[in-house]
Amino acid sequence: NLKNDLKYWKDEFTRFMMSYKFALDELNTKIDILKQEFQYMHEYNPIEHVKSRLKSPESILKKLNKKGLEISFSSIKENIKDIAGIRITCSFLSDIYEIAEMLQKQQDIKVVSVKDYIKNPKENGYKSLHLILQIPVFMSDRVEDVGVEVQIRTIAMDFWASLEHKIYYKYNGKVPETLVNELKTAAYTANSLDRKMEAIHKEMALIKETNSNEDQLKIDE
Ligand code: 0O2
Repeated sequence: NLKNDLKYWKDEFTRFMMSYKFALDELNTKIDILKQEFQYMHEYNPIEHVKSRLKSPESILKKLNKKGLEISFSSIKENIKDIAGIRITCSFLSDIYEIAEMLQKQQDIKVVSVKDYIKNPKENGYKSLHLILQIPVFMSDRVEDVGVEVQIRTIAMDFWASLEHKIYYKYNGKVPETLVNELKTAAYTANSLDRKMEAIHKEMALIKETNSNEDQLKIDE
């Protein structure tokens, strides 16, 4: 009967979503380990913040509908790659690639796809590095490879993306031309800031290295 059917689907859906939550938990732990190790090795923290989220059932259905796909677990699993999402915000441009590399190298992680919107920004100015990773989740009776979308960006890229996101939704996707152009200029400014900050960061590292070499020379003498 309908009541039993509903209970069955609710239980199945909860179980389905749980695997994504566990995958997020695992990846969050991995990122936290990298963050602590990086802090120890390089004496600075490359990760400003990490935010993770599970897509709501409403958003999943909306996306399926938008793509004209059938509603089934296999269709969701195959076509919606950002049910589990993690956003890592870094201090500097070079940190993005270093963190991405460290994650992609891990033996239990499978890289499904890489989209580099930093090297190839979107038409509107959007920049970010997107990775779709698959991670095995060990449950009581099975092991499941679960996909997680990881977005890695700088603070400036994140600042831009969150404003653009708000504007996009406010205008229901039909953003007025003037705002589109202003956003493009802002993306350009954000990019200049990222480059400037990266240059200062590199200069500081160089000064630090020179100082420590000079200190070593004094000790040797
Ligand atoms: P939300 O609200 O963040 O969840 P997909 O649409 O995921 O099936 P696609 O288009 O290849 O496939 O994905 P892509 O390009 O990798 O982008 C997916 C996510 O990146 C988006 O998720 C956004 O979070 C972010 N993103 C991509 N383009 C833009 C952009 O122009 N501006 C901003 N602010 N964010 C962007 P959702 O589900 O679209 O949105």
